[in-house]
Amino acid sequence: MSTGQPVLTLVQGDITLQSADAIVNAANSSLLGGGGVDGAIHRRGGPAILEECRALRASLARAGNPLGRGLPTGQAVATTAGRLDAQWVIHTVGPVHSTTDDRSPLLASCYRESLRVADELGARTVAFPAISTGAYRWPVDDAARIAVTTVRATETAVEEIRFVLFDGRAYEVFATHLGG
Ligand code: AR6
Repeated sequence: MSTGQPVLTLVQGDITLQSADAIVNAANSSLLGGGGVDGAIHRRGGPAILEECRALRASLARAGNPLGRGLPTGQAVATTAGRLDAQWVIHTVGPVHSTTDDRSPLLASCYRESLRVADELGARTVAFPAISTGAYRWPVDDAARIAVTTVRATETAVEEIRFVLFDGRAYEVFATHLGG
C-alpha cells in the first residue's frame, strides 16, 4: 500500500451530492438510519444501503458483539452507496459530546477507522461530514481540530480527504484548522 500524504480539501454543501469513492456517514450504533447526514444518505442513496446495514447488524450480533447493539462508537463499517455517486458508504458512530468526560479519542477513532476501512476497500477519495457536530452536540471548533489533526496523523493510501460542511460557519472553522 502506498502511503503518500493525502490532499485535504474542503467543500461547503450537501455530502449526498458529492462524487467520491467513499462517503462517510455520521451514523448511530443501530445502523438503521436517523436524522442529519444519516437520514440524507439513506434518503438519497435508497433502500440498498439499509438492506446491507441490516445484514451487517445481524453479522455483528452473530459475532457476539459485546454491546449487542450494533456498531460500537468509534468504529466503522462499509456498505454499498446505493444511488449515491460513490462506490461505498462508510458508516461510523461518533460519540455524543460530554462536558464531564473526554471522549475525543472516540471522535479521533471515527476518522482513523473510516480511513482504515477506506484503505481496505481501495478507496482513493473519501468525503467526511463533521462527525458528531449535529445531534451529538460536539462544538464545531473542537471537532474540526480533532478531525484535521487525526487525518494528518493517519497513514493511509487515500489520496484525497474531503471535508464537506453543511453550513458556512462550520466551513470557516474547518478552513481555519486546515490553514493552520
Ligand atoms: N451533508 C453534509 N453535512 C450535513 C448534512 C448533509 N446532507 N446534513 C447535516 N449535516 P448529524 P452527529 C451536518 O446530526 O452529530 C443522526 O440522527 C450537520 O450540520 O448528522 O454525528 C444519526 O443517526 C452537522 O454539522 O450527526 C445519529 O443518531 C454534521 O453534519 C446522530 O444523528 C453532523 O450532524 C449522529 O449525530
